[in-house]
Amino acid sequence: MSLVILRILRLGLHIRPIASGGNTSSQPHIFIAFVPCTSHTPSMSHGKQFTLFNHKAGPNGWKVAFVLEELGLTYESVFPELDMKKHEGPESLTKFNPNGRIPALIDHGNNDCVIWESNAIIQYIVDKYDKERKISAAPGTDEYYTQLQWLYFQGTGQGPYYGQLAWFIVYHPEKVQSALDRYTNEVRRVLGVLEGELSKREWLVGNRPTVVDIAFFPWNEITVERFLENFDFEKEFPVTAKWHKKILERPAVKKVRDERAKLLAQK
Ligand SMILES: N[C@@H](CCC(=O)N[C@@H](CS)C(=O)NCC(=O)O)C(=O)O
Repeated sequence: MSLVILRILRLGLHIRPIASGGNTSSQPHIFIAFVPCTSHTPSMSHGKQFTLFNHKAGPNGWKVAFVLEELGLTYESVFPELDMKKHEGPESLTKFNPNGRIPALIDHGNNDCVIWESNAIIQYIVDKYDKERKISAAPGTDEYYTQLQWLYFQGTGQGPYYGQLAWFIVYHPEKVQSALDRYTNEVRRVLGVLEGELSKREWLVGNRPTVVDIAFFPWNEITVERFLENFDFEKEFPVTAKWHKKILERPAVKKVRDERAKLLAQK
């Protein structure tokens, strides 16, 4: 069994495989994605704690960037080429996420642990690195499960429906009115759920902003700005629009959005 530092040429990253599993060939072999994260052996070339696989325009990677920035954690972003129509990530990405999607995160401060699925990543980051509970609930508390509940809802009840609306507007070869109607109605329904809850409390979990509020932000932003026709956010969902604006004004969120705007302008 050999432990070696591999140069991932395409990404310009140094990744240390956890174990070679007895493979003696000279071919690179990486088992990182399935290895539990236990020890601290930083091995990054860019000198930052994390590598984040992101996409300039898509919403899911940015919520992870917001959370890293909120906690003052250092990260380098990598933007693999994604073919949104084929849903097949490039080899450089599927090595880390078998599902071939962004985001995926490598924690160089924790044995080059790799984690994917945006909300699992967020949960990982705050469980490990938000010890002061700046933007998250403490594991095991009742609030923690409320946090999980909302993160699951965001990942299953907001993201996919908003994503389907985006698909039928941007990528689908034909205009399918029934699909557009269905997903527009779903987006409005989800905004209605948020409106109802935020009418009872200022933030979704506890009495302060948490990763949950941040997790809902990117899809709301993209959808409200681009995909809903004849839509007046403030008028139709006033409480949610106010909450959305408060998230937007957070310094960490602003900083990351500015970086994203610069990247998008480079196209
Ligand atoms: N449930 C996943 C969704 C990830 C996802 O769909 N990411 C998009 C970009 S925002 C992607 O990688 N798309 C590539 C594709 O559809 O092929 C998560 O929350 O991480």
